[in-house]
Amino acid sequence: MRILIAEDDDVGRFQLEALLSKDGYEVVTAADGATAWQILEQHDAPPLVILDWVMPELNGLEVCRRIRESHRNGYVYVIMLTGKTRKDDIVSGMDAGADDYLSKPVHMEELRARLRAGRRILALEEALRIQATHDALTGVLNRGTIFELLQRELAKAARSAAAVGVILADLDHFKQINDRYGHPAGDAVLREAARRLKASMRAYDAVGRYGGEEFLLVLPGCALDAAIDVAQRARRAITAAPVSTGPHAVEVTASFGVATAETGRPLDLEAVIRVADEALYRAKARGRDRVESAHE
Ligand code: GH3
Ligand code: MG
Ligand code: MG
Ligand code: MG
Repeated sequence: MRILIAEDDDVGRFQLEALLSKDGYEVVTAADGATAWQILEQHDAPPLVILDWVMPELNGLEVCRRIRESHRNGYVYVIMLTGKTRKDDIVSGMDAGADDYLSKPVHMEELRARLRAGRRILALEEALRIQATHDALTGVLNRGTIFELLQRELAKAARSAAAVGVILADLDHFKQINDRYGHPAGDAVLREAARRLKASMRAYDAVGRYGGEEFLLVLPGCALDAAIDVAQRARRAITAAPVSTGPHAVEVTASFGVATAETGRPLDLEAVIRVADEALYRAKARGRDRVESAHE
């Protein structure tokens, strides 16, 4: 686990760094509050922070306030480190958003125990965040989250004149699969289809559950031809082998509609989805297990 130690006292900082590194933490350090804040503003900021109270530039209290005001993803668990032991100091530290505090000199076993408590909170927060953003059955992003992500990517693309590929995938004759093999088998097919879709995409692409047996794929930086390639790859991945649902081996195919938001094409979410949906409709009409795009 990554942890930030912000402490202006060199000896104290080195000691903590050595001990926590030995405990297996991936330690990042800052010798003043401004540097700490710079690190915390970054996308991959550590989720655990030990903040000295009295530091040059920005004090720990101010860094803590900024952490709570910023809206980055994921909770940051803050332990204030302080020589102050007056109750009203502790109250103002907690009011600034600290989760816990530790008095100097640091008692290592106490710090370890407080870090364990912090990690429990972070694990809970992470579990809740995943629950709120992912589809419970298939594990891909849920509808709200994939829409938000698409909205963000479209805004980014509009600023940089880049493209965003959008693919709607719909399993073919899925109702028959439910009817023939039962709903639990249908669920297993959905889970495996989602896994295959995901496996056929790049790491920075995203897939979400759009509806019952429909998935929405978002491909940042993908113009139409590249998006069609991805859809073809996904289509082949779905049909590659029957899905084993215990007693049955179920043949699965899917149809794909591809659209892109790029310069000269519609850039708003509703329009892109509509174009992808129309293409999907054509793929169904033309026999299923195929990819159609906004070309025509
Ligand atoms: P088409 O090829 O035209 O898409 O036919 P289809 O049968 O796939 O389409 P239709 O919309 O008629 O049926 C979709 C089915 O998906 C109906 C619904 O019961 C089933 N379904 C939706 N969500 C779930 C789910 O979470 N689990 C299971 N097992 N089935 C689901
Ligand atoms: Mg200090
Ligand atoms: Mg459907
Ligand atoms: Mg279907």
